[in-house]
Amino acid sequence: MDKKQVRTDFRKNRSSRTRKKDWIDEIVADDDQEMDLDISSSDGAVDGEDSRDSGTTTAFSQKAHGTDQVRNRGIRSRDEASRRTERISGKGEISRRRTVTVSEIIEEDGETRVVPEIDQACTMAGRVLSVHGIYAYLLLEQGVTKNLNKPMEESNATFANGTVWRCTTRRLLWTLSSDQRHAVVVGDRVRFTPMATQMDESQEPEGIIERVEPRYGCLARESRKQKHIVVANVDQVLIVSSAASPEIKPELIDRMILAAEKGGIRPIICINKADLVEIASLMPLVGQYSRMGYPVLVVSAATGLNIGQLRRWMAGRETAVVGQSGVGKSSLLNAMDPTLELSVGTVSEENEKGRHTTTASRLIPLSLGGYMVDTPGIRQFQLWNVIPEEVINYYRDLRAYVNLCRYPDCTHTVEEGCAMKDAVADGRLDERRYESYCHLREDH
Ligand SMILES: Nc1nc2c(ncn2[C@@H]2O[C@H](COP(=O)(O)OP(=O)(O)OP(=O)(O)O)[C@@H](O)[C@H]2O)c(=O)[nH]1
Ligand SMILES: [Mg+2]
Ligand SMILES: [Zn+2]
Repeated sequence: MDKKQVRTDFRKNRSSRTRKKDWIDEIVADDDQEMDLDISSSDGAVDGEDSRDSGTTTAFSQKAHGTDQVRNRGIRSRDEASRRTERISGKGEISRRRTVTVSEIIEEDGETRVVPEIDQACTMAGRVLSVHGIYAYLLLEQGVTKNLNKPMEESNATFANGTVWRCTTRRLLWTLSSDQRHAVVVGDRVRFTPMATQMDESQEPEGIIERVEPRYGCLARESRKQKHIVVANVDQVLIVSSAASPEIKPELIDRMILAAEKGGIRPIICINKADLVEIASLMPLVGQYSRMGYPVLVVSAATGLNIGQLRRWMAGRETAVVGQSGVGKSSLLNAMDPTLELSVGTVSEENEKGRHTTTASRLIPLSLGGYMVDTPGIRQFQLWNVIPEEVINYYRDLRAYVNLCRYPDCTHTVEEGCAMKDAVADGRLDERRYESYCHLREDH
């Protein structure tokens, strides 16, 4: 494989403490990354104060197998560390840059990401189920199946026996990540090093994530001015809304369609709680989305209406389930697979808002093959990295009028004589969709 080197900004340390011992461990731990560290200052640039991965002996550099090697490793490593310290010292100035040997520099969702090279033999492949603080919980990738043809019992058994690993993340990955909050996200495929020792048999086995594989199918949004990847590596997004309680918000559906398509994911529209209304009243909206070619399903978790169909659409695929709080995302997952027993909350009677019962995204292997990701309800879905000019591309019905418009730079919002506006005025285009476009263009 072609080895590339990349200079990367060393993220400012998260602590002012200097701990010489841990700093050596840090280098040792990162040894196999072939890093070139400029660490002439001991101000903490490579301070091991990082509970994410410091101070724990791992099987990381255990090239040959055998516990002795692991036990002796500390001594060998420290020798190596002092040798390395000599080699890399002596710039006299604080430098926060280092060189990392990488196997890939990838373009992901409009951003460049560095995927470090790691030793495949010493690591295992995992899939991130959930992330809580510094920990990512993952399943061995081999331990899961998405094979539709397997009998249900067999897939179930695979899941039931799948051990969940609790992993921290190699500090290097936080350094390389464009968004420090999300070096690892739900749905990520990772390679991790299992820990050499386990303190307590009853605890989950532990490891350290060394590399996040290139992501496809990312659903991202903006949260506190930062990119928040809700989930990675899914095929489809089930955009759930409810016919009533809370009432349906088509503009939120439009927004989520945009986010899904921008992330390369197929949107599916699902209207739940059909038991609360006359189904005929939903048909205009259903018709509108189906005419644009989106799969639409009216369901009820309460009565089981169309749950079988939904299950078929989910089987063998990887689906993120998104929507406002209280629309019944977790209820739908439970209806599809009653063994899940996900918590379900009530919806407030005064303001029809859900109670944010699901608080963190969770990847759930399904007994029918595939995965579902239950996500927490969102109040607003702020789009990430969308420029006004591209919004129209995600409005399938409206964009047909772009070429008919006489103005090459038309925004199709205020221009007199705009072909799109004319089409809305004489009823060829739907007014609600057009207004939704204007809103999203202004405020995304
Ligand atoms: N009538 C009716 N109520 C439903 C249906 N599906 C869910 N509910 C109710 O809606 C409420 C919210 O359901 P949840 O499944 O917790 O909703 P959620 O989308 O997961 O909400 P968050 O986890 O807060 O994002 C619960 O009281 C459910 O019983 C349905 O099809 N019909
Ligand atoms: Mg929920
Ligand atoms: Zn126009």
